[in-house]
Amino acid sequence: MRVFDFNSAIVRAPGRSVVKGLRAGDGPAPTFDGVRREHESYLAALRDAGVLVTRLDPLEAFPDSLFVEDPALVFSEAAILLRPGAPSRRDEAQELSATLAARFSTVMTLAEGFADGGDVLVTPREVLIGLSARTDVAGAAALQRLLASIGLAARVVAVPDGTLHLKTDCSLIDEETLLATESLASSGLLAGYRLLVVADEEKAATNALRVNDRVLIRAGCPRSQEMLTRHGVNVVPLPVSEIAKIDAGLSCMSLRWFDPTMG
Ligand code: CIR
Repeated sequence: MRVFDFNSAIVRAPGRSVVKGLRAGDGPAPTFDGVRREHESYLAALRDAGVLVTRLDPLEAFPDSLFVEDPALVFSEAAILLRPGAPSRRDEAQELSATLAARFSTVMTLAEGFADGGDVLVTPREVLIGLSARTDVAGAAALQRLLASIGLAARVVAVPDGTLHLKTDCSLIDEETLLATESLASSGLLAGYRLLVVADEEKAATNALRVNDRVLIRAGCPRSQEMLTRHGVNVVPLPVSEIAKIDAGLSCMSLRWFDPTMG
């Protein structure tokens, strides 16, 4: 089983409050209809890739709660409830607790510090945990211990300044290849991986998502699309211009895992 083979996923529908989602810049807010359309095409892409998707109801009290990847981590053998670094997102983990308990025999909880799932990249050889404005040293260390308890070795790395999450700047493409921004690629932190570096004007394409036989990437990034196609992967471009207004991309809209008990 490869780390990007998934047959199950959880997503959460956006609420109307999504227009108030956190954003670092002062650009325009997204529209609810725009986000809803992008979320629907994302869901359809996961289903097309052969994933059984559970869609949770919107949570109006949490504008960013459609980004389910940040408050939790899931693996075939266990789930981990995290402690998101943004105060407005802190209680999102609790909102996922019953859903995860119904699907995983082991659900662990991060007890100290802060960590967002967007800072966690799983590769076949290790789990990378990025230190960012959302994930601190205590949270990364606590997460490292939880991962060790299920047999996963984790390495803590610094996320480039001004980058929201580790996975804003890199994604797994295949067993040994990462898509990365120039700044992360030149940092040396990803030494040992084959790196596909995105062109500067297409930086937003870096948050891609490998699912089974395909890679979902942001639409409107022809150079990145061509680079990935040349690399030999099936590329599925998806619109994300609305969710990008609240600093989000493709990986953060689902929790994905392989459930070995599914027929
Ligand atoms: C936030 O700032 O938390 C949300 N507006 C966007 C979160 C995106 N999450 C991710 O890339 N993992």
